[in-house]
Amino acid sequence: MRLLDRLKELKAAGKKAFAVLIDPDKIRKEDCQPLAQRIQSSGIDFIFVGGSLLMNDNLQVIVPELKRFTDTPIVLFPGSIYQITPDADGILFLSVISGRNPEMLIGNHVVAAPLIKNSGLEVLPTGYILIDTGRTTSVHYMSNTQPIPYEKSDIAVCTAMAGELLGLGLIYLDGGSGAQQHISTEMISAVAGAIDTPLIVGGGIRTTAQASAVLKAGADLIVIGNAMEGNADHPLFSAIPELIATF
Ligand code: 1GP
Repeated sequence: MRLLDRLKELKAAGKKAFAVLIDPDKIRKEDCQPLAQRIQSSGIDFIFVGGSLLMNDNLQVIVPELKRFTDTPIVLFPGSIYQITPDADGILFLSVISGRNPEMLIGNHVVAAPLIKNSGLEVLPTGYILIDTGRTTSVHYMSNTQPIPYEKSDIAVCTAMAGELLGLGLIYLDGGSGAQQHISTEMISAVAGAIDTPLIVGGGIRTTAQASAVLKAGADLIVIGNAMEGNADHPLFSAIPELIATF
């Protein structure tokens, strides 16, 4: 089944999903086997791979290496047009709709389109909404966009609605990797109540209690990166799937 259809089906059934975010700069080739096996045995739904800025071309090594040890779908979460590899299963085709930088809205997409179209990757058109969670994150700086203020749920709601009306299949509310705090439950619930498309929420989720609050507020898929930092022994690898199973 296509990944987007699977997410829609989960949402329709009131179920939740969990993606582990792997930053290719923070993982070595030899770490991939234990990590992929842990992801597989934990029943994690998706592996997201990407970063705002990559210091090397590890992505091309990491993705096929992870795939050797798990059949968990790998979805590219690209910080730039240089983060595309046909070895993954899908790609979040992100338009930064919270910002007004034309390159992040459509320019990079034009450049990447032929590459992506020929890659065989499943394309998941995604309205990416960056929220200000207290400090300048890498994505804030690198995207050259202004995030939506933390308390302005109404702006986030209208932005998500516009993304949905434009036909984007997913909305991603992101506080940025390593955010000091996750996006407020008020904003998540306001956005979730205003759209029918699956809602992804990430940035600054570090504990099971926080994950639970974000899911209860209306996130359909949560993304955790920093807190687990590719550490296959981290307790969240089992705690979050256990939490997800309670929905
Ligand atoms: C960032 O949503 C992701 O784009 C994950 O954030 O690394 O803070 O978990 P963290």
